[in-house]
Amino acid sequence: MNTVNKPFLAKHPGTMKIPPLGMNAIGVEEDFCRYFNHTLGWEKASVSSHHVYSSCALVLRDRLVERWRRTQRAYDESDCKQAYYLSLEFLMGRALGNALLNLDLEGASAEAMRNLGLDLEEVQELESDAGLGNGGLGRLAACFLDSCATLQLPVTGYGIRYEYGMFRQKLEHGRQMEEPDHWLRNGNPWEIERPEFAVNIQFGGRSDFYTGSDGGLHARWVDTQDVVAVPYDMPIPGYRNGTVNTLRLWKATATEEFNLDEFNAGSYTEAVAAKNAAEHITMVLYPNDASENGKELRLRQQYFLASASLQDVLRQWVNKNGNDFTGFAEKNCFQLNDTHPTCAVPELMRLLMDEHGLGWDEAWDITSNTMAYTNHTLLPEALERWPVHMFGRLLPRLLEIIYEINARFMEEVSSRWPGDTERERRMSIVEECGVPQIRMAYLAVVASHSVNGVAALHSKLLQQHLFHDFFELWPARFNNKTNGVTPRRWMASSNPLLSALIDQSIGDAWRTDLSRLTALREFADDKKFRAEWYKVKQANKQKLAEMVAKDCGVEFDTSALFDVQVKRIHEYKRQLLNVLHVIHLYDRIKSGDIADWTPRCVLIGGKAAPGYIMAKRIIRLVIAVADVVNHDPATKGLLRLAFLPDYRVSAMEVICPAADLSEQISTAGKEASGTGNMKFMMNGAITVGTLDGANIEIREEVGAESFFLFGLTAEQVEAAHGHYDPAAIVASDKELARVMHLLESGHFNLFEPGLFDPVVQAIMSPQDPWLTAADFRSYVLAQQKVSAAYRDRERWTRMSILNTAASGKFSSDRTIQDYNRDIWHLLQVPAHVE
Ligand code: B1N
Repeated sequence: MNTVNKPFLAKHPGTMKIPPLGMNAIGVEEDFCRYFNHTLGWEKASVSSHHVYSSCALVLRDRLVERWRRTQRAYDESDCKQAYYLSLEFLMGRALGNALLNLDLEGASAEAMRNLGLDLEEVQELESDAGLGNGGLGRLAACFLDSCATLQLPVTGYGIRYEYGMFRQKLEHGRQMEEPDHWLRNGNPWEIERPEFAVNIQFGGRSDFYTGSDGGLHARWVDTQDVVAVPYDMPIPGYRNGTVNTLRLWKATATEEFNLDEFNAGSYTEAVAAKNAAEHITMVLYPNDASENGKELRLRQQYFLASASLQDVLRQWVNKNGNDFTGFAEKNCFQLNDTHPTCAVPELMRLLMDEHGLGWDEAWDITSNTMAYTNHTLLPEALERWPVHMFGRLLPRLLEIIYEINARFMEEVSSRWPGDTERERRMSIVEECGVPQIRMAYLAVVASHSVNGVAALHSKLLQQHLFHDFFELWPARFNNKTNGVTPRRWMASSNPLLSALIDQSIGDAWRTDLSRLTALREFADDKKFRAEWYKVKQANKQKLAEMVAKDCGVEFDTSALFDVQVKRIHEYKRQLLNVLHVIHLYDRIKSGDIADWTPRCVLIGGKAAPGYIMAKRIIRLVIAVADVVNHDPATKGLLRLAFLPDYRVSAMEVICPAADLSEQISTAGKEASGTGNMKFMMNGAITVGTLDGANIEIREEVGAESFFLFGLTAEQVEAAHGHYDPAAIVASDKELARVMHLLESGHFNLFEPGLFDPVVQAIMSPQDPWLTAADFRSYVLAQQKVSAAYRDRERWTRMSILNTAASGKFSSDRTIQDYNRDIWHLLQVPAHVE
């Protein structure tokens, strides 16, 4: 990479005084016109709406870049400790609205657009979501970056720049169809390519051992097939504080001097075509939420991210400190977002030993003092295991290092529990029975100084079950960090009406200190305030009703209770239980049992993993039941059901301000935390939920009177194992029996006999792990309480206000402060003001 010549730099140093860009309507309008007329939309015949959006985005990006440079310089000069959030997923959603809010440019930009005959809200709708994640885990990473920037903590996100993000969900004849999400089609105005920081990533080959000049035995990884990782930076603005942090996303490209036998290419043209093979690594996001598929390409993605990010951090260290790594662990911390980036453990060992000449003990000290691991699920199908033979073929040097880590770890186990070979077998990083596999979660626990779950119950269950042996060995290593979400996106930006009302009553400090919302409590008893609160909710419901009409063709009446469940479709989340309840309500209507009826509009949305047949069947069922219910004249004004296609971040921004009732109904012990539950609570929805994940803490905060609890506890779920008899439950519950009969009789699938037999079988199986039938009665009773409460508008509105008032704990600012206090120990570094 050539650098710019010295005379130029002398005249234009990076620190030169550049007049700051205008932060008013005139400045925005001028810059917009320049981008539109000179850079993007200058050819009248081909001008398109994305030129309008891109021009607007570039205006904002310029203003972010000013602050970005100052922030990075402040970090550099203070020589502060930094943390790196390693994640295969960052579910960022749209960036424009967020930049407008955080730069405080909403008013000025709206005015500028108006002057140009444009509507800022319409311009924002032109942006496609950055869907580089599946669900909660990826969105959590995005909320964390927002909070780190707002708290002025030096934290960098490292991820993959997938060419194709989360698939777009289309419905055809009631079935989910996947369409590729080519989100970069029209370019991405937010990213800046940094080819000067590209790094080489090795695959395959073998280890070569040699005697170094020091006389010691060293290893090097040779005969490899290499790809290049090129970083693309996205700005992460803090809330009105001048800080802009970095999300660095890696794209795979072919090495420039690709040789002819690379990827078995035999000739020049095939060698050029082999470029493709390299670029496959970052082509597509794996669309599985909380389940693993064990594909080799996925392991390639994981190593690619880990190696590129570590090399990037080490390069910066060596630039500053040379090859002296004393003090590295005091200045750097890596947070592993689940086991997906856990290749970082053996890779950091390899880089320190093979590339920088450190000994094992020194390298291990650094690795174990810098790595911290967050677990996000207890579901066995999501626990990553890589077959040793695959791992060894792709990453032979890393496999050797993992074996050495394990050998030393096994010694520690046997000295703590001499002769307990059963425990050694249980705790080994390498699972030996059957096809030998690497247990990535154990590798992460062994190599980290901190291991956390994402809600109190989840962290407790980790210690009691999955990691029990490890907890006995190293109790101090384990801790809890209850998840949170950013109130900037999930209240201030998506719910401007509610935000304005809250500002009027308690001031605006809640945006960066959500605990201030407790001051709303006293307003819950103020009748006039309640009327205004209700009015805001109704306006938000109107917007959602318009979206439902457009996307589902179903009319939602805003006077009805809006009952919402949006999340990935998974059996443990029990969308099925929700549908059974809707069928039960329909059955009541048909039987004339409608005294004191509370009209309900039920909305369900979410994507199924493309290979998850049962999840797809559940979507089919929702749509089939909706068809029958919505077309039956008897349900008019009483009940509606809609399935919202293509649920994504930008859809949630319309949904969560409008929900009355938040469905959080997973089988207890299965949902690690949930984060949708928090977004709904902040926006004044009331939860109907089980004692699972963060629901427990939500109920603790708001009080049992303002939460609709039902269902078995995690302990009872555990105890039901082997003693579960759904047939007896159905036989003893007339209403459930009628629901099951409607399902079995083909009432919802007249033209496709047998369509829902697998669903019925799943519910009726004594092996049903999700205990749907067990919780039906208790769920129906809770829903009856919901209906009665909603009929009393004053009471409901009071509960709604109390939910928002009690939601302070669930700000991701609080979560990040907890991570920082207990794990990262970073100092706040304000951006330079020039
Ligand atoms: O992580 C969220 C939690 O709030 C949810 O309860 C939890 O289900 C979710 C493999 C996952 N756990 N595991 C995943 C995602 C992708 C993948 O390939 C597993 N997602 C969660 C945030 O803590």
